[in-house]
Amino acid sequence: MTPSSLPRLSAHRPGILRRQAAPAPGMVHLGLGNFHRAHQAIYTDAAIASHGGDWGIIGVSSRSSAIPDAMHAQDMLYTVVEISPEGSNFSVPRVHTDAFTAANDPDRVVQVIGDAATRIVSLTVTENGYHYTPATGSLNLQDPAIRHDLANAGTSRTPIGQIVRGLQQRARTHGGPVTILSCDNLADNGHHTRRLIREFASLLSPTEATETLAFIDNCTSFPSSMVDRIVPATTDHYRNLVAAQAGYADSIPVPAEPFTMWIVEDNFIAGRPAWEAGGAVFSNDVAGYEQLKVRLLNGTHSLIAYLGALSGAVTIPDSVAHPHIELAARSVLRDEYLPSVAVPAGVDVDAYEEQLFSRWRNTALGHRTSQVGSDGSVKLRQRIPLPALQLLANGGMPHLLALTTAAYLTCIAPLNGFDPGPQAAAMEDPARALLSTSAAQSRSGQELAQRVLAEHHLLGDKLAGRADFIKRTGELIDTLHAHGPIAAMADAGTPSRPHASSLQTTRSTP
Ligand code: CS2
Repeated sequence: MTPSSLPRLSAHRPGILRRQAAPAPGMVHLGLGNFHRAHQAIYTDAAIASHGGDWGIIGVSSRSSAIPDAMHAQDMLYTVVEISPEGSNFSVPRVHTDAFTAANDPDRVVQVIGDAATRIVSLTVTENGYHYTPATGSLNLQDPAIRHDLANAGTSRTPIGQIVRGLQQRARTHGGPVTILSCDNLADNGHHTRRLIREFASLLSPTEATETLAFIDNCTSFPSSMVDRIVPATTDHYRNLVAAQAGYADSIPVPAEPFTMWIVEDNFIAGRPAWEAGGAVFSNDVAGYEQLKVRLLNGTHSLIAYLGALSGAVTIPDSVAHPHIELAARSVLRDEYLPSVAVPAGVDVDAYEEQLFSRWRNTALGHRTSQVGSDGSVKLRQRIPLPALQLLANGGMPHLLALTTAAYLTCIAPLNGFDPGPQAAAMEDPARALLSTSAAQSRSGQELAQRVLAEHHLLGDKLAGRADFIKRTGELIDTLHAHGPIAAMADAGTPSRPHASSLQTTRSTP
């Protein structure tokens, strides 16, 4: 059966919805991508199914209208396809009450955030969507989109601008409280988002700034949260799978691994859905879980993606099946990321590591190295600097964090005449043009590392001052170009080490 010969997914199709009635809206979500639709939407569906509540979600896509259009054509529904080697499970959450595109309808974003019925505004806009300067954690005031939003009240382009304008509307009209919930892979994401929102508000005219800051301080809350689920991009494979097994056409199914985790700080000024019904954990130690996840999972993921891409691996499972890459991944996780993590009480790191490797080995999922490798210029800043600086300060050299940086640069900004292969070519990155110019001006890895790390501060101000780390990264770029990933892993010390899980590890707080 091909999707085109089948009836379209709709709310009238018997047997697919656990509730017939759609909830009334109570949340606005910015960033209607696959991750939100396989994560928060599923927890919300479970919460409404067990506890009820007007917690429907108005989904806002930033620029593309593909997902909102497809959702409207399918009664706001889509299928989450949970994929494991044992088979696939389908579920159709019924939580979205509307969907639209911010770029086409900027007034409407402000209006829905400002609406009294909205009690939570959540975000999955990626690391890139916060328009901040990683070195300082402050808003990037050179960014044209931020400058535009500060100067134009009615047509905000950035999530931070949209939220502040929506909060101003609330302050001017009904004054009702609202929670802003970041669900992005950023350390301390609640505080980070609050800081950016306050900073934007403080740059408005003096009267507006005073009123808006008072509203933010008295009528909003910003819980931190750690989100985790591997969610690849949708392909025709998944559309065909849904058609063959569920018997309807869904143009926007979301593939996801079975594992899912959400740790949330319970700080919701205007109430919240009973997300614990879907397995969310409310905790006071979100920071510990965030560090654990952003470094051990996301940081190691980056190394697997770049070394895999340079070895010709299309997917993460193909990459991690390579014994040298598995060893390098275990080593960076244990020896270079873990020492900087304040491991939350009750977490068994050995079990966490084994669970990560079994998730990464999920061959059925087809998670591509090019997807994880995309946006490295923003992701790596969250993952590498702090653990690297800590090891350097203790007199060590984080060889594998330098290798992650070197492999990233070899993929995105190869030196003249070097072809890093099709997976590297498929990686998207906002800094690709800048980094390619640096590569074209460099005659060696040493020069490239010096340009991008010391001059352009790719990994922030502090690492820009670490000549030893920059030199090591440069040497590894040269080895990758001259002799390939296996030689570079040997150069970084991986194969001569004992099996990483047998290493004694010191766990300390940062
Ligand atoms: C990945 C994440 O693309 C990436 O950088 O590390 O998207 C990862 O799959 C998720 O954070 C898992 O929760």
